[in-house]
Amino acid sequence: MLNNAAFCREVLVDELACIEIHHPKFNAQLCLQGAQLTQFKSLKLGELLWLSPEAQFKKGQSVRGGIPICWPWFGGVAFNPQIVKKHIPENKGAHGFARTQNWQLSYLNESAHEMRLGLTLTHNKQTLAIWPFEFELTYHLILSHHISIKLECKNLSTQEMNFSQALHTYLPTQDINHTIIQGAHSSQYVDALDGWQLKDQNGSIRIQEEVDRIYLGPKFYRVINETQHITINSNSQSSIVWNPWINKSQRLSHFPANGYQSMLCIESANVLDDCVSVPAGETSQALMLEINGS
Ligand code: TA6
Repeated sequence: MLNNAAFCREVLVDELACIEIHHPKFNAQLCLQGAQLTQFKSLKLGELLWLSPEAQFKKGQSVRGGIPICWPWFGGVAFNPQIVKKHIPENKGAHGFARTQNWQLSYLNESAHEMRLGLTLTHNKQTLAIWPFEFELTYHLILSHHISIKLECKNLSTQEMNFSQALHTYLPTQDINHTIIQGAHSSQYVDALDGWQLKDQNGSIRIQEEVDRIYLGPKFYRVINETQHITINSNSQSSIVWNPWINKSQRLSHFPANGYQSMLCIESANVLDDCVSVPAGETSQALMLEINGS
């Protein structure tokens, strides 16, 4: 029973069933398709997620913004290690099928302090036609002033499974030209826009052109702009920093031409050498993410 300080309701946003949550500490919207947290506004910290003003809520299409779950592959199929891509048809699009599948709500527990939600996605005829593994994905969210997430996969198959994954988090910023991203100094990254070359990061990351980089190793990111600090803390050993800038913004679906000025993505991931291997019958180490602010 929800206390009168908070309430949840299931709403239809265009074609998609969503859960709308109003809590003393935050307001949020989560789409059952893709288990996608599309909106989150902390009463203490402000908006912690960016949702495209042109976002569409259509069946079978990922919503542009919030936290899409990229699974069982991140990026284009060809980008992935052989052990991952050998089971995926080459003609499949980027970022896997989890973000367009209908997930099941398994629990929703509310307290004055927080809201805890659990969602699951299990293999089905559609997924087995794309990827020949039986699985149960479980997604746990703890929402309060901030966002805590855990994604884990149980391998229900009789063979080892290998996948890549990312929590493709879209973050708001007041002005990308006055945004600094701390946390990657002296680490290395693979530049997806320059022949996948390995490069060194010196100092903070500033976005002054299209950026699509896979940073290697654990990171604690702090995104600083004139009105807000947002922190991204994860146990992942790889992460992607992306901003489409001017030209790609014109090509992206459901993305306004000037959208690049007010968003960036920092994606907690397990990709490249950090992709995940799960023996038959076992459960993966959870991918954890905390989005906070100050
Ligand atoms: O994570 C960065 C990226 O791979 C970019 O290259 C861009 O394609 C972005 O994801 C969005 O992909 P989507 O399929 O959601 O349009």
